[in-house]
Amino acid sequence: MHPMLNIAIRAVRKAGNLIAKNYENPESVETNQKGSNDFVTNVDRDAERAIIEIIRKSYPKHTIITEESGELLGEDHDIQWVIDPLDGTTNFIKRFPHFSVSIAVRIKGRTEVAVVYDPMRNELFSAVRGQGAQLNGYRIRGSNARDLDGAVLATGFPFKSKQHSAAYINMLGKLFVPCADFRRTGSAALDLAYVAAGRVDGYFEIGLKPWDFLGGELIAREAGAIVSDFTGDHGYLNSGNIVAGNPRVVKALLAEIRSELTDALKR
Ligand code: 2AM
Ligand code: CA
Ligand code: CA
Ligand code: CA
Repeated sequence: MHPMLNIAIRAVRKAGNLIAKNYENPESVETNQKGSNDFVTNVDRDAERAIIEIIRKSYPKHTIITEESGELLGEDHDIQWVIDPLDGTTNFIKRFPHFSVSIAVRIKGRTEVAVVYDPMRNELFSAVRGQGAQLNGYRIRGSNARDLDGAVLATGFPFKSKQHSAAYINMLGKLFVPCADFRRTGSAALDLAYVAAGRVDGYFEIGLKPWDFLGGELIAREAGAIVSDFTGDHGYLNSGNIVAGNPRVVKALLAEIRSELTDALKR
């Protein structure tokens, strides 16, 4: 096994177990507000600390980028571990059992190893670049839908960037006509993992951060999906405006929303 995948798996399992234990003991969870509709708990921070400790033990020189601690520059800038210790904090707080731990390892800006772990279902999604995607060790492939007819799309509402609300609702309205249905479950990392597993036919969301999508992105790609911004380009690495699915679904999705894109969403 790829040595970094081994460490990444150890780290997400440690963090996931910690999250699951606290889910059983809600009195041990303390919530703080970071911004409007934006919460963090002691469990996010504890999970993050546990992950950093495991990585540091094996790779003391690597750079680590996390949601709650920001960038911890190591001597080696070329290798970055990009971490979301708890993706779906709002679900965790509400005791809606759907959240994950995400780790992507990037070497010179290219993701080589990715892990997304759902501790409530004990589902471990993983990928090594060029070697396919797996769920609990079994190979997974994305949906082979031919277009949006009968498709189920995952999405996330732009809860923070309210300036995109109108454009987003217009896109939903357009897609609602050909699609069968939508799923909005609150963990971007799992949405991308579910694209990889063919549990949804496609996915789109506005304004993600690198730790939300870098892990799921490689897993989806290695399962045969493509990932792009809302114009079919690579702008999502900066904007976080992301579309994923097999090439036919992404093409049909982009064609459907094209007329609703504002300039800000063309990045
Ligand atoms: P988080 O739980 O790590 O903060 C994209 O939808 C990401 O935004 C999610 O994966 C989740 O990441 C966060 N998110 C989603 N809905 C949210 C909400 N209502 N409030 C705060 N964060 C949310
Ligand atoms: Ca958060
Ligand atoms: Ca997140
Ligand atoms: Ca998080």
